[in-house]
Amino acid sequence: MAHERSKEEIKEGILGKLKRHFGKTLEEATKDQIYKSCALSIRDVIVEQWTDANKQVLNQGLKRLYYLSAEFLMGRALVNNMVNLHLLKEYNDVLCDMGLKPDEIEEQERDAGLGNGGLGRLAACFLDSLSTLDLPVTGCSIRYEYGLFKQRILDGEQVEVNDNWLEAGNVWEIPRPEEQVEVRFGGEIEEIWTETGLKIRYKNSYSVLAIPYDYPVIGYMSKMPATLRLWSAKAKTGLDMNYFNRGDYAQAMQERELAEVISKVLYPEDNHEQGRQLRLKQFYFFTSATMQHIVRKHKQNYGDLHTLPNYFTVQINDTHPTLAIPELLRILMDEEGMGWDEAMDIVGRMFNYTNHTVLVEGLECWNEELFQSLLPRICQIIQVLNEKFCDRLWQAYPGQWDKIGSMAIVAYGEIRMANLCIAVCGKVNGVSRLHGEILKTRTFRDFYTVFPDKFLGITNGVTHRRWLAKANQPLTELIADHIGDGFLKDYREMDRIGDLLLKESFLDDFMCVKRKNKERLAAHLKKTQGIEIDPGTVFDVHAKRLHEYKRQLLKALHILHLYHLRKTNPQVQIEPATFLFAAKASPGYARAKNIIRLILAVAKLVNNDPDTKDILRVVFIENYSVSEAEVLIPAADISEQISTAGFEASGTGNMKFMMNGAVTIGTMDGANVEISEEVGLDNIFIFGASEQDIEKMERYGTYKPGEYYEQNTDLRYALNAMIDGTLPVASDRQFSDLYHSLLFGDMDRADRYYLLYDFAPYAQVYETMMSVYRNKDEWKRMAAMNTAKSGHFAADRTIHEYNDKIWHLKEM
Ligand code: 26W
Repeated sequence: MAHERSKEEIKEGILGKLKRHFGKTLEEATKDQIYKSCALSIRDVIVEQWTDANKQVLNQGLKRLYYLSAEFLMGRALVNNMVNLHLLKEYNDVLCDMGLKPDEIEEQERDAGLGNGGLGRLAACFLDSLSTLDLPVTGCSIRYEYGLFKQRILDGEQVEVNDNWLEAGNVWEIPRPEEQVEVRFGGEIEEIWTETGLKIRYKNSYSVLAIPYDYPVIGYMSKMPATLRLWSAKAKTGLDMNYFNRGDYAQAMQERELAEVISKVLYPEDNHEQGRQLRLKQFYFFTSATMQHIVRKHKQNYGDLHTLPNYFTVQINDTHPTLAIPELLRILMDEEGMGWDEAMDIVGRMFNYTNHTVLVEGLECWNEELFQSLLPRICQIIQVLNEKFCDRLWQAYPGQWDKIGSMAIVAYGEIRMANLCIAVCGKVNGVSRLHGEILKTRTFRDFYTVFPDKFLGITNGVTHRRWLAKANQPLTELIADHIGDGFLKDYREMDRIGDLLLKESFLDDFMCVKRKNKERLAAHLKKTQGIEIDPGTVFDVHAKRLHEYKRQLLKALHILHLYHLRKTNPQVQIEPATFLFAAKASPGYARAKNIIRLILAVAKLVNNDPDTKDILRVVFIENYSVSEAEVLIPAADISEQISTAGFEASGTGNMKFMMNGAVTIGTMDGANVEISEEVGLDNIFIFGASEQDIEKMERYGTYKPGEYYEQNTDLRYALNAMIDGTLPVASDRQFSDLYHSLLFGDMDRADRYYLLYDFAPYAQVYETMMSVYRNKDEWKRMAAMNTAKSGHFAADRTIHEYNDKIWHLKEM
């Protein structure tokens, strides 16, 4: 819906908020107060619609999606909301008329960094698309007081600083204390048979209050704003006056802290599970609160719980929210008096599960004892689920104990969340075509044999409102000048960009926009990190979480190779390049942190050597986050998507880069496979081992990285440079761990991620790519082709698929 608002109205809106909310005039107000006044004036528009839309959903009896996710990586909201309300230009004009700089106002807002990486950002993109398509959704998660840590680079390494993002208040959220619920932990269970059946009583358990905070999230020209509901933990009793009266203040405070620590901080772990008790508490906390809320709401509106599946469908975003399943069983049986079969019939029709990782480290398992002591009743329910599931498996695999043991929900003292999800959920999906296939043929092969209809792949997508219209306004305007802005609502219209590729003038304008974005990034880096980069060089970007399988290390080795090439042959032609890295490492992942040290050491080496400093520049961008990505991605010429084939479930950065006209150099992994199909093999640079190649080497144990070291002198140089004193670091031993992991390995596994195998093909394809880059006519067509073919990776397409195959929601 368009929001016709005159500039006068907008101005009055802002000034009115300043006056009534802060008691300030424009002249007296701080930038923060001006930001908040803008935000509040925008919020008014959204909230009004939101309230109406939610009433209509109830009146029309529409089904609502509950998207459960431990992470929502929302970033900033202000400008995105202006874009989606079609009010960006008006607000910018008004702010300029008031003598303000719109950028400075935008920068007052703190990123909502409630996520680690791809999984959390996908959840955020989905809310935008669901709302844009007018489908009713509530996203549920935890209101972490501290989001993902802020990263600083100090003395050549990553330093973590906590992200107290709520410090200055949050204007978007609306607390709903009247909808609080209680979540119970610990204690012992007593089963009591009464006239009305079995009653469960708890001894010595304790509970914590869950207070919901709601955020309206509005999509593009939408009638149906989404709700993001974040639960915050609060001690039940406030301060226990008994302790106070006895003068035991410390004890009183301590109990409070213990309850409230649950929603204190987001775990900074990505694709690596550590099985900590507090994490389990967090997951039960928000899933229990959400299920209680759903049941309460349904009873209020419709009374009969048997119709629950007609009004709610629940998507489990990776296994973190799995406990929603046994929790709903518990509520229906223990609190609503249903029998097992009756409850199971309802629950069995409500849940679906998305898997986001094939790494074994990423598949969640909980120690049974820990689980039992923290959630005794949920543990009991899971045991029953397990027994029934094993019976079912026995029919499919009679006598095959090993197989049943590996598929069971509970076995060998562990509770396996993925297996629970597969047992109960209607659909289980992967996040790209390749990943969907890998789930069927490898990760969950035995399950697929028994339940072939459960499994599917739905390729991820990203919202082109944030990643194009918000992040890259010049490109959006250029496209809109030619095909109108209908593509922002209907992604299929992006195909029409294809017709423009025949127009030289369009291609030239396209490259002018790219140049502008490179200049914007250069200015940004100068301001934030004091680093100078040259927009005249090719911008080659590797930006994502730091993980060995994503192979930042391969890129670093390649830069060492280019360095060596130039040092030994000053005549050699190397395209002047700026290599930009951006990545956070989990603080507990020592090797990842060391890879950052290596990148910084390589930067120091090549940026300061007079022989290379004018043609090779290596930059590490601090604190990669949604807001940094919005500046970085539109400036990229080259998108590095070089994970070991078979390891990256999908990738979504790859999609954001192509959408913004960067050309991909990558492996046939995740969604890269589909990107290559969309743009055609002439418009992407693919290299390296395929997933089948890797699978074969894994199966037969034939990979011998040492042989590549022996045979390839370039590779040998790059590897040796890590340990022979070439790098400017205090200790020669600094990188011996990395060196050893590649050549000799941890235990018997050397080079688990096949860097040495893929090194030569990478270097070769990189050279080919640079020769194409030098041909400006060829390159501009290739770059624009990538934007033209990115419609398939719009999150709206993804949501259509989920809705057709899984949710079956009706638009409002
Ligand atoms: C600590 C345990 C843990 C395990 C897995 C934390 C977080 C995860 C996530 C599932 C990791 C993740 O973000 N996966 C990414 O999901 C994206 C969205 O589907 C994909 O595009 C990425 O390929 C995948 O790595």
